[in-house]
Amino acid sequence: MSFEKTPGWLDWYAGPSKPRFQVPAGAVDAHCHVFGPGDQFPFAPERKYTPCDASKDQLFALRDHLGFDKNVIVQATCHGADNRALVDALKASNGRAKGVATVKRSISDAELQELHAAGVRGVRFNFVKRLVDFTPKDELLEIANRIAPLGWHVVIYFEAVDLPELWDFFTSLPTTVVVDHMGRPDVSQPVDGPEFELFVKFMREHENVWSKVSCPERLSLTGPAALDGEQNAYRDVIPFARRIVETFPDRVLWGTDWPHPNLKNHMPDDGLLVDFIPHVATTPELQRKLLVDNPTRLYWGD
Ligand code: 0GY
Repeated sequence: MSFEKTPGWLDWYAGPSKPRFQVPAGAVDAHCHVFGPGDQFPFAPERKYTPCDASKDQLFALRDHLGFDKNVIVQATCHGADNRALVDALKASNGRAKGVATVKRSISDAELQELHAAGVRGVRFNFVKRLVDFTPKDELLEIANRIAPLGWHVVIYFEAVDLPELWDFFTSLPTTVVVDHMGRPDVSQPVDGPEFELFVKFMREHENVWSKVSCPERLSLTGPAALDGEQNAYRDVIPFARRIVETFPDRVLWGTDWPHPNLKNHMPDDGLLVDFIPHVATTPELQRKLLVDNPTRLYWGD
């Protein structure tokens, strides 16, 4: 089956630069996706976008090029709750990839066990309205209670403005909870302003909450190129990510977000994204925790 990409869709960056920052041995890219290929793994009828293909082999080639050892592949909304492309990638990874799936309450225990055997260690609950239709919270809580005994966690994706409304639900989850992209802060606001303070409080008061300090390219207003001669790409995101890494060094993860769904203005060079890391994790110890110790404990701990 061939699919027509969403108009204006930006394909992933071919030929990424070699990062100047060398990631430590055993580093994990803890947030990335596979798309299709659509003729092999059709996109879900309920999807909100149709992406370009981004195969497991292309992902593994990027992993090697950037110097990473492993991946955590997160089910993308364009595949709905059909996890076949994800499972195919996990099985082909020789144990070097774990997964985060999307499941419905109708999933059987045997199907959950199959996902576990393939390397799935979490489910994703998505609250970003442009990406998914609403799922009732009682259904999500039921899923969380079913996956908790497997030792899995819940990944949550939401916009910062929605945190107050979602707070009670998030804090009722019975598992480790991993937040995508720091809860998508508005980085034009102060890093110690009320919006980001609420996110810091969320993590401070709930020790089961982790955060990915990923996606500067999604959050940044200054973008990849320096406007005033300063060298740092995505520099307006640095104070936010750095604050989270330094405050919660044992509960942070980092990922490329390859192949970068739904970017409208530019497609990042993944090598440049890796060079963002030492700006937010500024010592070898913080870098090791962020890239090796934390993801290994969460995903390969068993
Ligand atoms: C991300 C971000 C986005 C998309 C998805 O599953 C997805 O479709 O996660 C987005 O559009 O912000 O983390 O990949």
